[in-house]
Amino acid sequence: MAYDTILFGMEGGIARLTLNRPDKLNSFNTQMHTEVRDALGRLAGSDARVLVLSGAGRGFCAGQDLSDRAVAPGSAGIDLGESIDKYYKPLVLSLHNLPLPVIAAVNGVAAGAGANIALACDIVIAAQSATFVQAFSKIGLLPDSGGTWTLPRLVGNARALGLTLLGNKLPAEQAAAWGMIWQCVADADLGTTVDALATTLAAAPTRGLAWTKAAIRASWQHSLAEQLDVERDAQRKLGRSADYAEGVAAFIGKRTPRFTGR
Ligand code: T3D
Repeated sequence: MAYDTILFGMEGGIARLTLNRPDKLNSFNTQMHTEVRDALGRLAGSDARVLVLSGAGRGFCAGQDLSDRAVAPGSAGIDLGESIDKYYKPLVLSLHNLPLPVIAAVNGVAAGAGANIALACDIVIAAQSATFVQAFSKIGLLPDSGGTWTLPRLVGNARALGLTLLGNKLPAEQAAAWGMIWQCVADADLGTTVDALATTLAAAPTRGLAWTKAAIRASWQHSLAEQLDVERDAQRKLGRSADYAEGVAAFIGKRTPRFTGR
């Protein structure tokens, strides 16, 4: 599939997906959803060992393209549930479930579903000028794309409620101070910081990282005893991986490991 609304490429184990509708602050229309889904589908069985998600231009993503959502006064409105079932829910679940680390490089404003898609990624790094906006309350909706699930877990109920009920812009620096994102960096440093991190992760033991993210995400639904079983089962599989053998051999040999992601 040729892409018009995203940029996508893979090199050196790093897959890069850039939302590319800058005049609309990279808001999602149906075509962009279709292209993003296609690109994410290409990761399975590829050489990619890390995914970097970013936006073109001055924004990261402004959520749903509202120019597709005009409602005639007095009409029955729009069944937004259909759009969520068809597009936003699968997108968020696929980011959660990808068996490799996903970095959100938040280059500018992340609003509505755009904010929550960023927060669905495993490591979020934002430029200092970026903001996170739970814009839903301004248009009569509730946060979707996992916002009501993710936010209280990241920042606690008080901040989740303040952010979502008010819909104000949260500066990246504050988001980092609250532990909502991993890191806030100077605008000029975003590219190099993300590249360095992506390079590190692309050389890491991918299976171990995949199980780590899956286990941490699953932990919210588990008791301690259940989670200890999750860890045991994953460790059993990882103990048989080539990267574990290599990691131990490198440690004993006092050399740098050469992980292959297998
Ligand atoms: O519908 C479903 O399928 C259900 C799922 C819903 C998920 C959702 O995401 S609902 C929430 C949708 N998003 C929003 O409500 C955010 C709307 N945008 C804004 O609030 C602001 O644009 C921002 C806070 C993101 C940025 O503000 P600012 O002042 O930096 O930029 P701006 O001037 O408002 O926007 C720049 C341009 O982008 C502008 O176009 P123009 O006037 O230059 O031609 C603006 O209309 C356009 N734009 C921004 N966001 C959207 C958009 N166009 C379409 N849809 C957008 N969401």
